[in-house]
Amino acid sequence: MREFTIALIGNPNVGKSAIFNELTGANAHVGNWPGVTVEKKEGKFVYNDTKINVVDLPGIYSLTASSIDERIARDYIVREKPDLVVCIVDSTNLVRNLYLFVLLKELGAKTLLVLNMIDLVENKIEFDESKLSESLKTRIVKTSATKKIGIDELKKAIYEEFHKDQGEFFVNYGKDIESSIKRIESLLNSTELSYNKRFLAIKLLEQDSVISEELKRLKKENIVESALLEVNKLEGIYSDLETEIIEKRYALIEGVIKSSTKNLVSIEDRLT
Ligand code: GDP
Ligand code: K
Repeated sequence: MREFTIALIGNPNVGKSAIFNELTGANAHVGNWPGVTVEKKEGKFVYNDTKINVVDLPGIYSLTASSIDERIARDYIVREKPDLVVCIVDSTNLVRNLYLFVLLKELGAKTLLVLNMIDLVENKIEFDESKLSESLKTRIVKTSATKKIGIDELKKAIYEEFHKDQGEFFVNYGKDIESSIKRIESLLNSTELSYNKRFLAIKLLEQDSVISEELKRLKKENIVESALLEVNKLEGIYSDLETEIIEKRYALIEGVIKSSTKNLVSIEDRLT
């Protein structure tokens, strides 16, 4: 039987456990991630002629070096290279939730976006699914894990997505930051780190300690130093480079949502 592996990821409380259970039934194995006491849950299901292993990643908001959960997720995706990363979002909180999705794309993951809790936005938000899918370069499935809606569609989409190519996705950080990214990327061409080069360059601009350490171990201090010079240069332009990078990601997300969703009720009504 053919075999693929998918990873489930999402912010806390998006319904990831509920989706995991719907996908895998009673087939869960619970252990720990190597070297830490963070729970690792694995399961599987069979679709047509294919066995699909499901790895549950910790519920997280970002992919920084400073959080153990975030590093577990990032390291797993980079080192184990799952065939597909299924990013589950809460449909009532898209802007916040899509931030992690954008980071996964920057990391170079092949993705499937699950709009969960769709029952809560019925008659409230209308999605232009093909536009959303086109802008985010991902297949999209709408689900309600608790109402068991969309689970078969999700299984089918996972199965079909293994064989598809997804287009290039990237956040445009503006002329100055993009020039710095290009320069750092060209230095990284000589390294054998398994990360996506653009992701590494961006993380170096964000002064990610794990990436700097890994480069130093590979005797590539020169790249870390060059990246620091780029940071200094950019900090002459932007008072807060880290915030600038984060805001560019949110600006992209807000633009995508604005052009591919419609609020069917006023904001006041949505909050009640
Ligand atoms: P996790 O933290 O991402 O694993 O989220 P859980 O699976 O524990 O779900 C968090 C809460 O959301 C629970 O109370 C679930 O019952 C609820 N929930 C999960 N999926 C849905 C859904 O599609 N619709 C609604 N209305 N609630 C959901
Ligand atoms: K939970």
